[in-house]
Amino acid sequence: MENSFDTSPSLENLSFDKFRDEVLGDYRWACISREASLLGRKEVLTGKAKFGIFGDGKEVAQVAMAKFFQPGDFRSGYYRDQTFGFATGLATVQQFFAQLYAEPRFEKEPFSGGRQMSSHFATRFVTEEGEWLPLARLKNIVADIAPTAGQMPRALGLALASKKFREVHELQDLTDLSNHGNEVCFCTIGDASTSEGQFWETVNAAGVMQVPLVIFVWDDGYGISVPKKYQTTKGSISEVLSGFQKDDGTNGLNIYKVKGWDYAGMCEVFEEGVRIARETHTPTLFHVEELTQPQGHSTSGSHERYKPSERLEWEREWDAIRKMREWLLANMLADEDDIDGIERESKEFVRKAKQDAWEDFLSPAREQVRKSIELMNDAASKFPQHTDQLRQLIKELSSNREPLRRDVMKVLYAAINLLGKDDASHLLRDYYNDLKKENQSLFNTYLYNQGHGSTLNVEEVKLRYDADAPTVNGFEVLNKYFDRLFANNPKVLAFGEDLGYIGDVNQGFAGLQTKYGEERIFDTGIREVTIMGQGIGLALRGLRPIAEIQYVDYLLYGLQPLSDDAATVHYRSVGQQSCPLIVRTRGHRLEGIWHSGSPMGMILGSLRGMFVCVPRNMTQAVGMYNTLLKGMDPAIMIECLNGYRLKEKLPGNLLEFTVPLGIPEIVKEGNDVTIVTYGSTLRVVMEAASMLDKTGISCEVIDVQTLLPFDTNHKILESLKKTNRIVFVDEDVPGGAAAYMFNNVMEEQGGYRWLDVAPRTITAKDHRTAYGSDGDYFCKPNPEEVESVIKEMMQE
Ligand SMILES: Cc1ncc(C[n+]2csc(CCOP(=O)(O)OP(=O)(O)O)c2C)c(N)n1
Ligand SMILES: [Mg+2]
Repeated sequence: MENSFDTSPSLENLSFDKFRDEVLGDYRWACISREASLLGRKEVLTGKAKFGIFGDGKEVAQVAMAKFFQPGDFRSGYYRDQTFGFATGLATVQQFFAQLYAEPRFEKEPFSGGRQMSSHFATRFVTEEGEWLPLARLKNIVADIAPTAGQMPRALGLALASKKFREVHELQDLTDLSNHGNEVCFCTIGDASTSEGQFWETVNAAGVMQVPLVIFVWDDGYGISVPKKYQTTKGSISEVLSGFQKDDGTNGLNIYKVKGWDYAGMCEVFEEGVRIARETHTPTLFHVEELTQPQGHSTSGSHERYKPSERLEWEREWDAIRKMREWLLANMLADEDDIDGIERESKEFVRKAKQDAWEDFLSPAREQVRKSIELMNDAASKFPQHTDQLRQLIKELSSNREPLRRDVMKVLYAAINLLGKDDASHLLRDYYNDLKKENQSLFNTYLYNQGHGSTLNVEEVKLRYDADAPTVNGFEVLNKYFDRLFANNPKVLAFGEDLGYIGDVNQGFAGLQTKYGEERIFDTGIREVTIMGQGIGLALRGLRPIAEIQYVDYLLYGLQPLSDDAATVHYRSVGQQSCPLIVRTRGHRLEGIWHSGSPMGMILGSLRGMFVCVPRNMTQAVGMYNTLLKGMDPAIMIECLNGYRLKEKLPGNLLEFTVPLGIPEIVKEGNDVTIVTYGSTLRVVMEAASMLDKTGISCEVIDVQTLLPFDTNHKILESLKKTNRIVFVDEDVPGGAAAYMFNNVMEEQGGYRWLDVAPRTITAKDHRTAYGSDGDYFCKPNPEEVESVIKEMMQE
């Protein structure tokens, strides 16, 4: 490091000037950021933006933080970090305003393309083609999310990736992704959000695993209106965490307390804490106290309503920018004139950036208005009988001083309706349809990877058996597969409860930890939220984690990071970030409320943005794992809990064959009725089908294989065209996945046109599941029930 106390006078001056410039540069960013917050609030209050949440009061802490953020590092934070964004050069003030206005054009708002609230930043991790950028040489921000503490679980994974890149021998060549694990994950969180379970799970897991996670708690004393005394035991997060403090010879965290208005103090402490985290992978927490919130929580309310006047007075006096100004003067780093100049220039700079963003934001819709009016004027001259009404619409549009795209669409729609199907109005219709397409690409894209990264484009490789293929237990198919997989793909890691040492509760990984090392196949604590977060963070850094939820019922614990984070990251970053996480779990067909395992409706409702695989046996599961590992999308694999001991023939091309997603398989051909099902229920249905065969009723049984995507080529419809009868069977509750399949085939595929009798669903009871085999029979579909429903259909 440069020595700023060099004895040579000229060098001393030089380094002092450099130091002074840097400090004044920081002050400038703080002033710019404050002005952005002040003007941002005004924009909302004057109706130009819907909502605003700003970083005022946290500026000085963040310019200090930004100093130690190096290329390769990651930030996983929340909505208060605009100053950090500006100071690191990862966000411009104009882009900040563009996001405030919900500007949907990516080139103008490169964090979320108008898909997220203000101050939800992101940087690019993957190309449009799904190739990883050299993250080790970039400063990286994971697309922010709004749920409080939602940034924590993934932060753990981002930091864990550094540990893996440092300790896994096979990863040492991946120098584009990591500089031997020297990257730190900076994680920011508000004081009140530390009340969330996500925070505690993350801190504990980081302390156990020793990963370079650096947490900054921005403590402004409030979570919206609720003060700290209702949030945190003893009113101090660092005090309650003191038992986590790392000592000689223990694990744990390094915990520091700093004052959020003390620029010099923060620089010193942050430098030390971040350095230790980087070098030794010791997690670190900075409790940044005495921060303020000059404008209150957000534009939704005013803090005068809940902060006592003494507090408001204190906040004014201890405003960090004010304190930094005093410090600059006291240390003769600048005089009053210098500082006034910086403040003046900052104001002007922000005003211009805001104005430019607003003009930019309006320009496309204005152009659309111009073109629409031109077309409507043209139509008015061609259709004299509609001239008056068209003029009225033109007036409506032209009098709108700040039109949005939707205003244009509404008026065009009205004009088209007015003119009817007359050929002469085709120009208006064409324009309307072009705009509809354009708007769809702005607002309804990137839920899944597109192009090369798309898992849906993975080529099918057919399953092959050797002539002497042995028949083995289902779990052995998986076990042999994972063995080959770990030998061949260094990026794959697997972890979960009981997954490492004993090789998972059903032995899929039995013996593999010894063979491939604890670094790649490992046990975790019982903490589903952060097992998912671990997976998300590792996947975001270019690795291929298989993160296990022991039983699908316990997915509920881990659902939040999947639903809020993994499933939305590609969408909310406008395709800039991909999270190819595989969640492995098992379910269906065990007994009791908590191990009966088919909450499929819950999964389908909450995980749009992930794929949902429901293989009927372990061979199909292997084919799906192969497919997923070739794509860039997150997915969940629900293996059949009662399938691990069933016999299967061992495939000859274990590592190569793929099962394409969204393609059902006809497991049994038949002519009278189509039965659509998946997973363990398939065996129930097959038993019913053979009972029905004996009575002369021929069933076509279809295994959908994946619920998301669902039957992309409408194979089920083809079957229905032949049988004209259909029943959907699963063991979710009524209205769950069976209803989802029903809806897809009837509405999406237009199946209702091919029905001879009413379509049915057979599901578990609208109830909770009994414990014990006897009760199970009365709770879930059984072969006799399937048979009798189908007999009834045949008689209808
Ligand atoms: C899971 C969840 N619950 C509630 C909210 C609504 N909410 C947004 S911010 C906030 C308060 C957060 O306070 P704190 O963590 O101290 O951060 P600050 O805003 O004070 O910086 C709440 C309750 C949310 N976004 N997510
Ligand atoms: Mg707070």
